[in-house]
Amino acid sequence: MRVDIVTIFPEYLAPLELSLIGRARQSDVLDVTVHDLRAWTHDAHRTVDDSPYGGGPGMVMRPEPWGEVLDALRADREADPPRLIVPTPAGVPFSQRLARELAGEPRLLFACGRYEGIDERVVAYAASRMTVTEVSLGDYVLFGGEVAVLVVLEAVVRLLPGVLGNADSLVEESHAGGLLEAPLYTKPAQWRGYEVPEVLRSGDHGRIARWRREQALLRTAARRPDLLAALPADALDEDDRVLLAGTGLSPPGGDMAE
Ligand code: JAH
Repeated sequence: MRVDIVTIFPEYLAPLELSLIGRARQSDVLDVTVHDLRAWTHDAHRTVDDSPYGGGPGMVMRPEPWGEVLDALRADREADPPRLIVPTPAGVPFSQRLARELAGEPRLLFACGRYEGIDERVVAYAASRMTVTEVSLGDYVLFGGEVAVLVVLEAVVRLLPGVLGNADSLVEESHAGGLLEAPLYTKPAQWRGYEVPEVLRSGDHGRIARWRREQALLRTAARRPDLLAALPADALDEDDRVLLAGTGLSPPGGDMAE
């Protein structure tokens, strides 16, 4: 996969040298280039922002440097036009499903906004030439899109063939089954007065699987009732429903009686 990232803070992307993403780059699974937006300005001060039309606080990123860099990176095509990803609190929610979709793209281009954001015409122009997806990581505001790009890339790169090595670790743990995962433990069996649950040391794989299922359901009900409510009707069996009925955290709609 080829990835281009445009930012006014290229150093912010330094973590892409590290750990498993750094290794994927060395192994040629991943080709990442970080570009400084200011290289596409022409004034002495290399200005990337201006005041918002209509008034309001802060500054907006000017469209001209963005137009030039998008043209340059689209024209630069050994293969396909890139899919443009723009992190913004106004985007569609990022998810494991979207990560899977992006992992299937040959080429991604990330545009990192700063200040209040990027002039809307940049997205309109880009959308006339490539697929554009504005993505939100959640309902909060960062200083800019750089850290959001790191998050999206972590989620995407670990799905690329040959990156994780261990196919079992690729079970998309906390979101594939639509439930949160059960808690994890390792040695020692006793630590600072806390014990690993007996069932996990029992060697009884049937009991262990049932316990993990219960923990996953209880956690999901307590922390993410939205996930529980979104499960398909056949996702919960009778034991699951009895367990949840005892918590007062039953999913709405599901008739828990009898
Ligand atoms: C902030 C440009 N949902 C996470 C997120 C993503 C991007 C931004 N904020 C939060 C952001 C300022 C300018 C993007």
